[in-house]
Amino acid sequence: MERTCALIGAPVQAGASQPGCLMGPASLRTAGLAAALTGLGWTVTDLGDLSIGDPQPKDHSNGAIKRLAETSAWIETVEKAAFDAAERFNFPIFLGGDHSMSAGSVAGLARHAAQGDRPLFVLWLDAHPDLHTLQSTESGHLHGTSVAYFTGRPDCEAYPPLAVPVPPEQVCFMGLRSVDDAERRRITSDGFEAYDMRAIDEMGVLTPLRAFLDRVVAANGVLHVSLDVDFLDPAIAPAVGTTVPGGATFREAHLIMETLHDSGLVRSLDLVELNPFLDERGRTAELMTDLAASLFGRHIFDRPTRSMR
Ligand code: Z70
Ligand code: MN
Ligand code: MN
Ligand code: MN
Repeated sequence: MERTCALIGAPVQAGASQPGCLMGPASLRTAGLAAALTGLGWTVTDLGDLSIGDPQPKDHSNGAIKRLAETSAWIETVEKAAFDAAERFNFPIFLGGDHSMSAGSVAGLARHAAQGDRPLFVLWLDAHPDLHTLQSTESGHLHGTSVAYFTGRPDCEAYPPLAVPVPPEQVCFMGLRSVDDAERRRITSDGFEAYDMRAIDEMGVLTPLRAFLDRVVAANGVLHVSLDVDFLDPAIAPAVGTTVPGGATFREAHLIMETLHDSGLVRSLDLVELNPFLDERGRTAELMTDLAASLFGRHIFDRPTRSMR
């Protein structure tokens, strides 16, 4: 099996509550992401950072919305880059940037997977479900709208047209502990698979993760992983604008990545919401890099690995 990986920087911060995510891609590169993956036998191509022009401001009936034109332009740019990277490489990694970036990465990857007649599944590792529409967001921070967009919910029409929506049944949330009312209603009514931190406390991470992976296998799907820094406990990952106490531990996060590696199902990854301005001596950037390395096969002892499907 060929093992080619692309790094694609998306220094977007228009969707976040405070500036700093702009520096995310640079911080992940500084932490040695490319070298870590090269050391695991992957051929890594760094495609550099994407950019947008200077979009004309866009109005919206929801006056709370902040920086719609820029976020829309980023979604469109990242969508195209994701489709192209999935054509050319076995495994694209998207370096955020705030989580609005993933509206574009997932949309582009879903379009690519559909071309090969494979359904795209998404594992959303986050304290938040990011399920607001452009109508329901009260904060107006558009990083809270990515999942609503790529699942094709109404009230996201001000964003670029969506080619291939990901059905909610193909999305699994893990790590939830900050969910707004409109989001909670959608999770229960629309068929998302969702595990909050209480579920992880009760079951651990492996039981829910394996249940989801079994569904991906049964559907002959391919899997995208979207890792928001705030999935992790703030004590180990302080570099994020929206810290929420009670997140995943160091070992829970690595065990998820190790298990995902062994599944052979993952074809793409977002590393998002890293705000290096809030980091402590690079520790969050290093942790995100180490988690990516676990997903790419870093391990102590060999274990039976399922082949890439
Ligand atoms: C909240 C809002 C959010 C990420 C914070 C938080 C959204 N639901 N998303 N961090 N990635 O503002 O809509
Ligand atoms: Mn998020
Ligand atoms: Mn979050
Ligand atoms: Mn916010």
